[in-house]
Amino acid sequence: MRLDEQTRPDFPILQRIVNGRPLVYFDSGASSQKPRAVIEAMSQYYERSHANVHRSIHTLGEEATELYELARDTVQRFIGAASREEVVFTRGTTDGLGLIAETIGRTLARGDEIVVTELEHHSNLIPWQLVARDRGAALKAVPILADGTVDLVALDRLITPRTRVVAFAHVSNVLGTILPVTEIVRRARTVNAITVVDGAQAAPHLRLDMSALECDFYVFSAHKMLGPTGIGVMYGRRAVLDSLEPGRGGSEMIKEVWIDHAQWNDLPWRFEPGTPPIAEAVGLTAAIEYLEKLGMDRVAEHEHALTRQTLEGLARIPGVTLYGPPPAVERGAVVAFTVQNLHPHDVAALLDAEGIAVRAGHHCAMPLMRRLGVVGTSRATFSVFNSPDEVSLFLATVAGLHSAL
Ligand code: 7TS
Repeated sequence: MRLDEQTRPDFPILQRIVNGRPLVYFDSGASSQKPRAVIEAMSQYYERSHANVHRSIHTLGEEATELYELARDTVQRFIGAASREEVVFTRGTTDGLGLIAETIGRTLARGDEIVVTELEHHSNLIPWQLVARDRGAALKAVPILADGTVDLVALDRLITPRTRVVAFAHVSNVLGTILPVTEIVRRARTVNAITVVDGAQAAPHLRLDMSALECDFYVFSAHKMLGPTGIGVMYGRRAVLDSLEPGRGGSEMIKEVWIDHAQWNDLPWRFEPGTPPIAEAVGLTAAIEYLEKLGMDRVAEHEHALTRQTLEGLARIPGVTLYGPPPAVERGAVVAFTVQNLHPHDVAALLDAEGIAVRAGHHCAMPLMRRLGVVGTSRATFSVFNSPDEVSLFLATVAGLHSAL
């Protein structure tokens, strides 16, 4: 059975009728829909087990703590981290990247250098801009080549003995490009720079293995991978986390406090101030178990086939321009496109009228839009529940848009 045939009954929202048509949801890159298993795990937690974690010596407090820490073990397994202490829960990708930038930022000095790429989501750019401004560091961006890949020759030139951080996306949320993580990490290592990978678009789509990627930090959000909003993961390599002071303070991140100083808690709690997203951790466990049951290789294969069908179909429609690597190259489940003489927002609105949800705009990647010479694009992104029939309907609708002009 095809993956979508197997999974569709698990997603209650797919019963929705939108503008008189059955919903076609091609916006999982912004936020995916949730299977019943996730929704029920969270409501069951609230109905049976809710209390605060790591502090209450009563049955519910202990149950909630166990469920929260079980989520950490689940994530550790899912991403192939060497130890559970390397898995820190955040509020999402943006929160994780901000936390890393603030924390590393304190160790930077005037003249240090931070290297990002031209295709970054603003969440992996703005925190580094703020740090660079505050610390007198220089911020440099690796250019993107015409085929949507990063210019590794330029990367070699931009990495210098002053480079302290190299921060980049694993998968572009616009181009779908899969960046060569180990290659970039290897180059950053030659100057002992810390590597930070934004995995927001990769975690829902690819099998992850931290021990193979060898980066220092890897961050992602649960809500793009069938899980709830409000929780994300910051993986940090043990040796690096050990060497860093906490970025933010309060609650369970300390062992002992005096008025003028404090002793930090052990990893990973040292980086988790405040009451954490507990129900969301329970939901994330359910989402990961759901994905694991499907098998990430099968998920990647299914989404790759949909992406390829979309790219090949759009390429045949006159007036459509595609962005990113060609269909034969493996890429994320993302297809950005423009239709001649139509604003990307109008394309999205016209598709919405047919019940098809795509995103349009700059996708929080304005420097990349400038590089591509567009104000924005329309963008279809896929998940486990999308079908080849939905893609066919989408292609016919896009073809109709252009011929109607
Ligand atoms: N990094 C990348 C590569 C992303 O795609 C996104 C969200 C983020 C960071 C931020 O994630 P958050 O969970 O903290 O919001 N990207 C998109 C998108 O492409 N459309 O809407 C959100």
